[in-house]
Amino acid sequence: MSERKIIFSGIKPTGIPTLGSLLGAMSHWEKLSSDYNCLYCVVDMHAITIRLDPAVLRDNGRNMFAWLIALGLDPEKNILYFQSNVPAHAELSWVLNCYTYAGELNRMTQFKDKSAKNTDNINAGLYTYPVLMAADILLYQANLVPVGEDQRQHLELCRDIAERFNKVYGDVFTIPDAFIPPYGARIMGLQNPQNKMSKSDDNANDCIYLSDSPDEIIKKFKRAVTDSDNQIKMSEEKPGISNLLTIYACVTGKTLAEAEAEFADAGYGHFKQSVGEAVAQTLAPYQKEHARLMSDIANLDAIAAKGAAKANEMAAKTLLKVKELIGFN
Ligand code: ATP
Ligand code: LTN
Repeated sequence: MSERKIIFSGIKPTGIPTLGSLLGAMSHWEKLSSDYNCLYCVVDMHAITIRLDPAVLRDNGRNMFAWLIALGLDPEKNILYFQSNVPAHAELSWVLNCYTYAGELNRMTQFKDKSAKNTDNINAGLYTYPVLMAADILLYQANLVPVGEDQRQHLELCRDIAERFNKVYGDVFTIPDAFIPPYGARIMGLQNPQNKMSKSDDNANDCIYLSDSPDEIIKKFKRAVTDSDNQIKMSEEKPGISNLLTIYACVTGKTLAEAEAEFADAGYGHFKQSVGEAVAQTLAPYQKEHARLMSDIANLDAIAAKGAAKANEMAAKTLLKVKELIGFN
């Protein structure tokens, strides 16, 4: 595990993953895994910034873990694990908290958005969330972090914290780059194309969940909010149609121009039906594999334990170096 560059990314087990997280992030993880040493983490510690019933969190976690494998991440070639199984994340996070300014955290748009939505639970974990995320990445000396557009600001903060720490103590952390795909990095809600599709949102019609049946998927696309000018083209004035074209291009592997050309003379009804069918077709094999994996929980738990052992070993090296440098006895 030495000469190849390192990739790290994480996903929260706050619900069923959406088409947004697939197209913005997870679909790239598998492609990147042949050229890098990769760690993909179910970030259950990040998930508890919202209140979740323990049984639900445990179940979400296993389901999410199974999605990683179902989407093609081979546990023999990638390190797949749960964040809470590697205590070094929490330990480094505390240290990095002391190298992060409140002013920086105050500027984080995800914190502002999430605290505006959950006014009754603006907890300190939500506030320091980006520091734990920085610890996740820096522990493994990751070079590249494949994420959706919404995580760009957190990545920039992570780089700033790492540079600040390195300035004091020498070359401790690798400065990571974000990998954000040219399109698909911000899939919008189907009912609300002004807002990001998000698994923890209440409106199920806004989201395509990876577990949705073909019928549900097609129904949701048929109901997707568009506009009334009957032109299928990318445009800032047409957020609904642009979102559907982007989704279609991502799932078929076509360019946006090819997708536009294909539907140049089509009506909205036919277009929406085609997008729904293309998405349902893309998800079907993953769903089958996910169901197979979920039928053997003991196997999933064993894979997670192996992943955690490898991650613990890697993380311990960075953590020890940090502890020595800052003067812990
Ligand atoms: P939550 O609603 O719980 O905040 P989420 O669905 O926004 O969750 P995650 O599932 O934890 O976010 O995100 C996993 C990865 O998917 C991240 O890299 C994130 O940037 C990306 N992602 C999430 N939603 C979208 C989206 N709508 N479009 C593109 N990428 C996305
Ligand atoms: N903050 C991310 C999830 C996340 C992550 C990470 C992504 C936690 N730690 C480290 C990349 C690298 C989110 O909200 N989707």
